[in-house]
Amino acid sequence: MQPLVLLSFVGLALAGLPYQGLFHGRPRHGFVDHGARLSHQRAGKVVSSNAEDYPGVDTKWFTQKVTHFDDSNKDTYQQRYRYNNNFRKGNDIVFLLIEGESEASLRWAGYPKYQWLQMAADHGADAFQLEHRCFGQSRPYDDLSNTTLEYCLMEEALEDVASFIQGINVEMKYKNPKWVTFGGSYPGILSATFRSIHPELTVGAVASSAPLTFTFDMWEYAWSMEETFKTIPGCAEAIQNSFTHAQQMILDEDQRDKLNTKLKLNPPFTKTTNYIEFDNFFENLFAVFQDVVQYTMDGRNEATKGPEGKEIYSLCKLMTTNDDPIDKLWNVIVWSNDQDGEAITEFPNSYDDFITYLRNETFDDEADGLPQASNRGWLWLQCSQLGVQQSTDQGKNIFGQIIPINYFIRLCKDGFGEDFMSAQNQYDRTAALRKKYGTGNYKATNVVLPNGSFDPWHKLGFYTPDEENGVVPVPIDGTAHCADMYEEYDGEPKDLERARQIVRDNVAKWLK
Ligand SMILES: *[C@@H]1O[C@H](CO)[C@@H](O)[C@H](O)[C@H]1NC(C)=O
Ligand SMILES: *[C@@H]1O[C@H](CO)[C@@H](O)[C@H](O)[C@H]1NC(C)=O
Ligand SMILES: CC(=O)N[C@H]1CO[C@H](CO)[C@@H](O)[C@@H]1O
Repeated sequence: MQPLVLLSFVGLALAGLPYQGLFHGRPRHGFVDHGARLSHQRAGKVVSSNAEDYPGVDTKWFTQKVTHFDDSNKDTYQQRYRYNNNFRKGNDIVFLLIEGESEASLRWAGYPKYQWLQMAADHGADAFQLEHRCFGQSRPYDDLSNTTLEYCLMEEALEDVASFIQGINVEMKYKNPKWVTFGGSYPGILSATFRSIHPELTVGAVASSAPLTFTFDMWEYAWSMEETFKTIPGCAEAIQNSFTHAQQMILDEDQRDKLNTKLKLNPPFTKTTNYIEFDNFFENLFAVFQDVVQYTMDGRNEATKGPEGKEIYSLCKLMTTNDDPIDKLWNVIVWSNDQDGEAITEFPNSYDDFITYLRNETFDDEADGLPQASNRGWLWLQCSQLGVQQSTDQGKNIFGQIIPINYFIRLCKDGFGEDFMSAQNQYDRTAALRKKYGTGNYKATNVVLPNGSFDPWHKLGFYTPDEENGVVPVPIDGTAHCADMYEEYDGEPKDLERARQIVRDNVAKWLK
């Protein structure tokens, strides 16, 4: 493993991405699989990714239309899925884990302690995992060029789920199949939305940490981070002080050198540095803090459990020392990477390198290297439909107004083409998708929607219960992104067990 880690570290530095690799809220290897991997574990138990550890889990391919919306295009592609038959009782109960903006990992199809598989065991279900088109090995076309990206939209992914269920119903000869879908984060949106547009194909859906009321400019994310840091004495003030210092030093040309030295910026800021570089720098710095908050105490690996792991309490300990405000930022950067097992010596700081990386249309193999294609694919989903751009546009806040929505609009233009990605077009496409799926006015039956109060994404969750129709929001106190999906652990936040029980009860109710 060691050489591999080293390689990806070097590659990352060249790519101009921040070391810790949180990209617009998307961690390396995806929202849910992040941290379950060896190279991102500080210590403790590793959830295996070796096929021999998952007997009874088969990887298979499903022939899918490249587009479900244009009959003149007859192209097909092979969509990867996995079938876990370890729990099967032949009772026509079928669970489907919908995957999202990353390669679908074997461990999520096979590790029996993940909640969806525990429930599969309880109910004797056939368990399937479906990879999202345009991620991992599920590739409608050979690359992710601007033209083929138009086939990588959420509407297509949802219809993939529909034809998959229909196809498997025939293949498995189910007589009266009862499908339940599961998904966390962006796939949580898919799981909930699928339930509302294709209620005939499933009996219910679990949608964990789903930002179902997605908006183009998601300043609520930073707002939520601020709320979380304010729960720890002195922490929010310390963060505000350090970020304010960094902004002042950038504006004062004579102080930029000091910042360059302290934060080991590569390339360093000069007197002529362009403003986009400053936004980009702050985006990368902010991402270090995002990464810690988003996954704090979720228990997906030893490092996040605390104490003294990669969680907000340890971060705040570093921020509330008497060190120089900029040194503290560097301490957090070093510590955060260290928790991921990646020593760092400098902070990549080139917007141009970042764009070069994002423009690369080649599919790469996420399992071994950088999730380059997944980052491009996720940015595409954001720019072209979902929005959820994590700006600091809410006005006064502890980070300062460091990342304007314009930064993201520019990024989308630079990544996917100036004309197509006009600001108007970006806003319009998100608005159209919201309208199409009734975002904010979500209607469905039999859906459970857990969200964690520490998870900044919870701000865009859906919280209007509809008892009659079985729409059940489940706020969870003191947990992070998708915490309800992982295995239980000693010392976990107290509210988690209650939340899991609500999920289990609802799933059982649908299957009666
Ligand atoms: C694009 O990505 C592929 C796969 O990672 C890599 O082999 C290739 O060198 C990259 N191209 C450029 C121009 O960086
Ligand atoms: C595709 O994106 C690139 C930027 O990566 C842009 O230069 C080019 O104009 C775009 N092509 C089209 C057809 O939009
Ligand atoms: C917007 C909203 O209602 N969010 C809720 C999500 O859940 C937490 C509890 O975990 C509530 O405090 C929030 O109000």
